[in-house]
Amino acid sequence: MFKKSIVLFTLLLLVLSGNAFAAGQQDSKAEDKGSLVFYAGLQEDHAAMIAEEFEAETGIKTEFVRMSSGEILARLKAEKDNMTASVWYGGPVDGIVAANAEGIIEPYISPEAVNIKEGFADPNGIWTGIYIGYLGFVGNKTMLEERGLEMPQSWADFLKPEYNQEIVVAHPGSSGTAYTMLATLVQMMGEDEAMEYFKKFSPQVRQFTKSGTAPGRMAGLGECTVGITFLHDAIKYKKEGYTDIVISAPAEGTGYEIGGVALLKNSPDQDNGKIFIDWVLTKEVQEMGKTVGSFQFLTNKNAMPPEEAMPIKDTKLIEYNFQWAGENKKRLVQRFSVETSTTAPTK
Ligand code: S7P
Repeated sequence: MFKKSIVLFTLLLLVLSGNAFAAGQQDSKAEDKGSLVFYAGLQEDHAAMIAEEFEAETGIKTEFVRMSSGEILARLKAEKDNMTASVWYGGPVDGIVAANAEGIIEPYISPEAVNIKEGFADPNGIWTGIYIGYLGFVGNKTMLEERGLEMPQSWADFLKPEYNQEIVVAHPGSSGTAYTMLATLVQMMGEDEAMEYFKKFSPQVRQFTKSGTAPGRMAGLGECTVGITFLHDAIKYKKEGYTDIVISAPAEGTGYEIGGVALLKNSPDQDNGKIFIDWVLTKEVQEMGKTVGSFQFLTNKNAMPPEEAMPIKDTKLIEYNFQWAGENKKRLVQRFSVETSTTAPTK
């Protein structure tokens, strides 16, 4: 009897532990959704929110590195044969077009692309637009008043002697924002005339920054009188409490960005990359941007643009050619650096 009980007890233990093992296996299968790394060209807080929400929704372990567009491009070129990131998320699409010329982009047309407004996705799936931002000017009201200066209203204003050493702008070698400025003026004036402009403009500049968001933050902090930036970034900093910020848009017209997302060639986790791209193109995810102060216009047909962007909706825009801008990025940045004798800062 005693022996029989021991046998039965052992059998029971075996069954129970077998069930626990099977359940454990199922659990770990359910949990193992793999991982994803994306390189983010948009603001750090926006990228962090997206990584957290995506991981919570899909169970895919998600990490990101925030860099300026020029840095992302340089890093991808260096990592081309040993990729760590699977997606380029955010930043003007000129950078993605330039990356495609280096063989770094894997074409992908998301099923969600049917909801993207016409003209805001590359027909061959090289990039898909997630937002739109207008380039403009930012200033610090108190500093302008102290110096007896008006807020600049045109590109031409920046060449006036009174703005000498009052201007902060990013360098197009590192910054997607500043490359939008360079490609805008080349498209507006012609290349030679634009380079003449930049030769006169460069000595007026007190500091070339690495990122195009810096001039807005510096104007807010009272560290620069005027600067060039995407207007939605200046609006963000003003809303965050830098109330001395003022903005204006160039009378001659200005360029704009389509911020894009793209899949990277030879990258790991391509299936997760596609799930990520499909997800960030949705109306719901595009609308999440404003919760962290990202006030760009949106590309999804059904998404509501943020209220905060309404004051700049009638900004005079040029017909910016993204394909041309991306294909000529390397050459134009080189020429800009030579003509102005400047280089992109590394910090
Ligand atoms: O996320 C805000 C935003 O303005 O950041 C990007 C901007 O170009 C800053 O990047 P850089 O450091 O490369 O200049 C824009 O894409 C985006 O709208």
